[in-house]
Amino acid sequence: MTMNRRTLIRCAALLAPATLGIPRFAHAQGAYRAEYKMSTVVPPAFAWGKGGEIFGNLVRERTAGRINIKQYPGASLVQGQQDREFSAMRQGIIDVLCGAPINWSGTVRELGVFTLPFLFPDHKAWDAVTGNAAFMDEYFALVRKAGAEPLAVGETGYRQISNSKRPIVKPEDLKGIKVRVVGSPMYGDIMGSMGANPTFMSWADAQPALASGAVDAQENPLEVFLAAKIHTLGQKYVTKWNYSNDILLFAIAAPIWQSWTAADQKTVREAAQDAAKQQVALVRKLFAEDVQRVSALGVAVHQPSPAETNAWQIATRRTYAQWKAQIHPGLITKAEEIVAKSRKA
Ligand code: X2X
Repeated sequence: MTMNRRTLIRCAALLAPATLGIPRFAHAQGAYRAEYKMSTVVPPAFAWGKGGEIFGNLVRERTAGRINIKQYPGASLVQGQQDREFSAMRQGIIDVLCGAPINWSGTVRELGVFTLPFLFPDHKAWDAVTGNAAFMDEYFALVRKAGAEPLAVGETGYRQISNSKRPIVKPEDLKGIKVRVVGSPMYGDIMGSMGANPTFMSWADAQPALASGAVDAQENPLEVFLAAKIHTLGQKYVTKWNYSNDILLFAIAAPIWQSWTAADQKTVREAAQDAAKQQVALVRKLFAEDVQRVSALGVAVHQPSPAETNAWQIATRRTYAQWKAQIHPGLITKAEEIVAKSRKA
């Protein structure tokens, strides 16, 4: 009797190991782990972190808990050092990436093709490139070569500059401004070429540095400005110059990807695509209302005229050319062609 019951329990465990929370058994392609670690720089209160949360939830639901992706915001798996995310993924510390290649430029520079200044004049141009299958196949091949399986791309959001000193309308206005930039040397060069003093800093360090006045300025999508309440850190002036809009890459460390069955791989890929779609919709909604919301906080928002945007573009032209050459000239030329076509369409 007792034996029978025990056997029964064992059978039940075999049939539904994940849902019962009982140690899993080896699947065809290897054992599944109890948890897969996903790094995001910001938490779900931000559209970016929300994208990660949606992805994790969809995967959990659609695999009946077999694949449990746990989100670690604040890049906490790498002690807040977001520029270490990609190498930590390669070392097996991070299993799932939901991040901006901006942060990985020290490890995989070639993934930074979307970050060049003023490459995408508007969302239509951004959509044309990220929706171009041939282009994305080539980009995804770079991700694969770097050690991760790419699943989908969301949108980090157009990055806008804010500062505590004065309205920034033309390149000269940046002279002498101490600006915090992410750990991408290209952003340092962009700021430096306009006479600003760039300082590289993690997101965790940026907020205290703004609060203490160690730096005068920062650049981030306005949804980040709003969610992090950057206006409370003395940032009184914003220029919505739309200078750089990175993707948000959803990807899985290659050894983890290979440990899943083909059916689960398909489910996870579709979940990432659905999450990315929702994340982009959220970023766009927030983008559409950000000027009004930031202005309502008493922050002066400047929206450049086409002539002013042109002046920014001229000021960053040399940096653009230098970094195009270093990142991936072939692929960036293709992006430029797709953008040019989207202008005429
Ligand atoms: O650190 C930043 O500025 C952030 C949150 O935008 C990135 O991770 C690139």
